[in-house]
Amino acid sequence: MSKAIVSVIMGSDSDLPVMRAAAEFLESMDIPFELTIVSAHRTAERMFDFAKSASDRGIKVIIAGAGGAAHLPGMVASLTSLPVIGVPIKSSNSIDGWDSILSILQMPNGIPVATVALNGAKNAAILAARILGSSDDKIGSQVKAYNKSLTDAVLSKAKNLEEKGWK
Ligand code: RP5
Repeated sequence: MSKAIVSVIMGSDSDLPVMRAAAEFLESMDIPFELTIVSAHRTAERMFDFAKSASDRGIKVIIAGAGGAAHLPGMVASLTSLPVIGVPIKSSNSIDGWDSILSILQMPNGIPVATVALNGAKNAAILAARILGSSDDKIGSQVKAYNKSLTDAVLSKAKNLEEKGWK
């Protein structure tokens, strides 16, 4: 198994039903990744060690999902120079999801977190693939092929609808 170049982390195992979409996409692209739990609040020292060592371990992009007072993506971004993609999660302790979105999105100048939609773990993985694909031809070609598959699917549905009619 190749060395992970993407790290998928989440604040709790309760985030996995959302975050598994990132793992599934990365697996479908043959992009080596690791996946684990790192909690900003419950395992602050583990978060520090994780973020400080990620680059030296060969990680190129970090995807971090968290719900409620979602400090994980921002704190990890403050401890590394790697790109961090944040996934706001509507968790059991979220009011309505906006708490997670704003906690991840509203970062101060200098410490960016690329924030995807609420529960948007798949888009986080696609964005990670795009970042990697800008300097890796194989991944870049896979991303292009994936984009083409989306276009082809819509064109096929449009053709089907036009031929069969809306009824
Ligand atoms: C956050 O609190 C986690 O990311 C999760 O979304 C939420 C709830 O965690 P559990 O109480 O289910 O472990 O830190």
